[in-house]
Amino acid sequence: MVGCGDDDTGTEDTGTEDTGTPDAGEDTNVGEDTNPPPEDTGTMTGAACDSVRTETLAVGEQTISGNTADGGSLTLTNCGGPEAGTLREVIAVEIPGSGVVGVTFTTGTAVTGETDTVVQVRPAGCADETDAVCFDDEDTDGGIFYSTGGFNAMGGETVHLVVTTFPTGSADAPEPGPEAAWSMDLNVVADPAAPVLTGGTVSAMDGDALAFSLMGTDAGADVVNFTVTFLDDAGEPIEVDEDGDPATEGTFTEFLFAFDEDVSGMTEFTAVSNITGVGTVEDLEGFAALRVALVDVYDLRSETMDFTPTTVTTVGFGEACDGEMTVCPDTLECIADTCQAPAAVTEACDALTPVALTAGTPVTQTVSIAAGDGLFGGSCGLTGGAEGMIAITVPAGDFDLEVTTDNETNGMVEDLDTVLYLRTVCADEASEPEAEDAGCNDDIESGNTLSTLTIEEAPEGTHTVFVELYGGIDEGEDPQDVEVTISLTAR
Ligand SMILES: [Ca+2]
Ligand SMILES: [Ca+2]
Ligand SMILES: [Ca+2]
Ligand SMILES: [Ca+2]
Repeated sequence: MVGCGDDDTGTEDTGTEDTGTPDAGEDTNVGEDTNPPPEDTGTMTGAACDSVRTETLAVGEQTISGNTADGGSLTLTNCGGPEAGTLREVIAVEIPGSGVVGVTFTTGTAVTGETDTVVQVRPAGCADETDAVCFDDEDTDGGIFYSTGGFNAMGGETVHLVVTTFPTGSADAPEPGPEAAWSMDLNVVADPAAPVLTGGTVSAMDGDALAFSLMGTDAGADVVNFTVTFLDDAGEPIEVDEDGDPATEGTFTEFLFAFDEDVSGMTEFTAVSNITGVGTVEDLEGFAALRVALVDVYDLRSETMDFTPTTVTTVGFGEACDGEMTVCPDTLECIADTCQAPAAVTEACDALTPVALTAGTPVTQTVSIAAGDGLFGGSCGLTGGAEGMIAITVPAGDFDLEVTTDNETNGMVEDLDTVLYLRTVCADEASEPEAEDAGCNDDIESGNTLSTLTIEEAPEGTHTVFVELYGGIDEGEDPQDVEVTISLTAR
């Protein structure tokens, strides 16, 4: 299933100008308000709109092709990299039939190959960027640089597709993209069904992230995104500065987001999305509500629905929770209105008998680490495997605590790669001391994969030391003994 737009994440806006917060990895010169005339690079054959080719589309699948060498120069605003007299080919596609027609396209074809293409859809005419939409990379992060998208138009209309290769050079010294043969697969659908937004919830998590859960239907099973407009106390859309610089003009009101999991292929669905970074957009401070619409692959929109977000706070181990307004972190469960560790974790912690430490008398214990998954994890190394656990009691006083697997016995075991971590509360992962190499240590140094923790001014009380093998031991393999030495030194 093809996607709509050139990116699914982040704070991309879908305003009519396709400007605003750019996709990651793209250089879009959002600060530029004027359209500089394209430079004559000598390879141009003239303005691209002088050499427009017409293709009449039919309902169903088809392929059109061309070569950017046959195009000319044309300025694209904030679409596909630095503005320079890049080679553009413009295809006027005639939309068949009558009524609403949906078109999806991709340049991800054998002809285009690895070429980094950019496609701009211009509904208003070859030289008119009104309502133009830009499609650059199928998946920038995934390194897929061909262009995939969709749009809708009325049967009988002509829509201009600008096809180009991504310019090279830098923003200051742009070079035209290379001359390249391309082809584009298109699918044309008559009377595509628009999505219907039937309900949902929005939660504001810990004052920053927004968690959307949207219910909807789409007879075409091709919903891909949703739009969000933030509303102020009066219910009016909040205008967001395009580039965060109040000195330059340009605002937008609508953000386009993708869902965490693809719902295309489903005619009825509950789609979820977690949006972070909302708190970093100054204009959105104090927003009161959200206006949401579903968007399908043809950019058809559902009716909007307004949501007032429920404020949800994540609370820690031992704190009161209700599972709705106050929730526990993923590793804990809300049991009897308190965030608690799963029963197996509590049992494993309760089974330990603490060793009372005395300054100047190191304690060495051997733990056996089993194969398979474990119950606990540290903040460093790979700690998905089973763990050895030692409870210790630090007396009142001014002591440094050192825990190490670095000894001769362990050194004799070939490739022994340990990870050590410590918690002041056995069942609470948040109780791991945060100082570097105090709460968790994987390798002592490059070339020594054993581990040492050092906690200065160790707090009085019972703590738990966890010993793991980096990455664990595969199921069916023998357990591994590891020696651990714990010492307390008066400061
Ligand atoms: Ca591209
Ligand atoms: Ca649809
Ligand atoms: Ca583990
Ligand atoms: Ca290690």
